[in-house]
Order: sequence, then C-alpha cells, then structure tokens
Amino acid sequence: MSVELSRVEEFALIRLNRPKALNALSFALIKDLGRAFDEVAASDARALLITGEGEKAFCAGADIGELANRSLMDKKRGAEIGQATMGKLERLQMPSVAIINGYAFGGGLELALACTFRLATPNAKLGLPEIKLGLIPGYGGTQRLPRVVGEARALEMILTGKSVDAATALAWGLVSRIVEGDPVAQGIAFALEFSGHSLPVLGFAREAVTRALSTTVIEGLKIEADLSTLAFQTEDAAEGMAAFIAKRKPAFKDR
Ligand code: CO8
Repeated sequence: MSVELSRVEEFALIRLNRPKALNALSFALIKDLGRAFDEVAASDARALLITGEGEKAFCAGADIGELANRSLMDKKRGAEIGQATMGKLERLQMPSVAIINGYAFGGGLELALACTFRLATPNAKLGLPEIKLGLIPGYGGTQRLPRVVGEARALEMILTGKSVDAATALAWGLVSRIVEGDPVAQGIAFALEFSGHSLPVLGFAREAVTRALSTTVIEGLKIEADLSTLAFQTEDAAEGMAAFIAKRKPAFKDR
C-alpha cells in the first residue's frame, strides 16, 4: 500500500509509502489518502500525524508522469478531487501535524498546508515548483500558502518556483518548528502538547482561527462570541473550571 495508516499511542499516523518516486501523489495514492482520512475521521484518534517514508522526501508532489495527455475535463476533475481530498484533511475533527522529512514540493506542500501544523526536519525543502512545468498549483496552494506566509512571500514562491529551506520556512511561519531525530517521535511529542485538551473545544478554537482568515474583524468577533459560548456549554468547560478551582488536573471527556 502506498498509504499506510497505523496507530501510535493515541494518534493516527499516515505514512506516504512510495519512496522510489519520492512519495509522489499518483491519482491512486490520492484516492487511498481520501479513504485513509475517512477512516481517521471515524476513529477516536486525538490527532493525525502525516509523514513520508524514507529519508529524502515527505512528498515530491503530484505524479508528473500522470499529468499529461488527459482531456480538459479530466484535468479539472483531477484538481477538484485533489482539492476535495485536502479539504477532508483540513476538516478532520482532530488537529493534524505534517512532519516534513525532506522534500515537500507541489502537491506535497499542498498536503502539508491542509494540516493544522507543520514541522520540518533540518533537511526539509518546501516549494511550489509547478510554474517550472508550465503549471500552477491545483491542490489548494494558491489559497492556503498566502494565508500562512502572506501574499508577497506566496507570490515569490509560486512565481519563481524556488524552494525554501527549513530555516527560512521557520522564519516565514510556514512551519512551527524544526525537529531533529526520529520524525514520528518528534510529531508525537508535539501532538502531546495539545492532545490532552478537550477535542470539541480544540475544534471550536481551530474554527474561530480558520474563519478569521476569510472574514472581517467585526464578523470574526461575532463568530468568536458564538464559538466561545458553545465552548462554555460543554461538560469539559465545567470540568476545566471546577478542576482549576479545586487545584487538580481536569479530566476532559470530549463532551
Ligand atoms: N512525480 C513523479 N515522479 C517523481 C516526482 C514527481 N513529482 N518527483 C520525483 N519523482 C521520481 C523521479 O522521476 C525519480 O524516479 P526514477 O528513479 O524512476 O528516475 C525518483 O522519483 C527520484 O527522483 P530524482 O532522481 O529526481 O531525485 P533527485 O534527488 O535528483 O531530485 C527532486 C529530487 C528535486 C524532488 C526532483 O525529483 C524533482 O524536482 N521532482 C519534481 C518536483 C515537482 O515538480 N513537484 C511538483 C509536481 S506538480 C504538482 O504537484 C501539481 C499539483 C496540482 C496538480 C493539479 C492537476 C491534477
């Protein structure tokens, strides 16, 4: 299988496993990814970690060999299926962490951009090189990258096709951390920093922040007031506040 889904501690782990092609996203692999996201959505995993097999690549993008010689409608459908798959990932009820262990190019970076968080190993290189193929990103890169790094840096990456190294990605906020050592162990350590919190309340916080990027401050504050009120309605909020007052650790139940 070129998409391996497993469980590590309380987390789901997806490993792209096509190292001979630098884990490139064939159409079949994208379909498998979609199925894996459905399985994760139906599970009780507290976060999803995604990484690439091998030491060289997280994912080198769409499988270039498959892109040519298709009808116009097939090409459009291909982009829509890829976008829908990244959308499934973005909308998972649990946070997701891409551990970028090498190249994350094209669709590979777009996959990482659909995750809640991105970590990079020191050898990581991140880029949207589609322009060098006479193409532009089609799996969400033109929309998600500027929201993460700002318009000027996104334009620079997309129009030059040049990649950035891990240090630049960190400086630009494209990744949260540079991690050394075993990538999965590092992903687990990062996820453990938030995974003990209430899952629905984490979801409200993510939704408020995500919607901030596509609305006005006035509308966003209304969204925040609604989501904050919803958070207050959870049993976990009652437990969290009671635990604080009793000077004990909260026992959240995701309710
Ligand atoms: N697709 C298919 N095969 C690939 C890809 C890829 N994206 N990337 C690497 N490979 C294969 C190579 O062909 C090679 O196979 P083989 O050994 O059989 O010749 C093997 O992986 C190893 O690659 P290299 O020998 O090239 O390894 P290097 O270390 O020399 O170079 C690079 C690594 C720099 C990552 C280089 O492989 C490279 O530039 N790859 C292409 C990166 C790229 O352009 N990605 C963007 C693809 S387009 C895209 O993602 C668009 C998404 C939206 C499409 C929407 C329409 C459906």
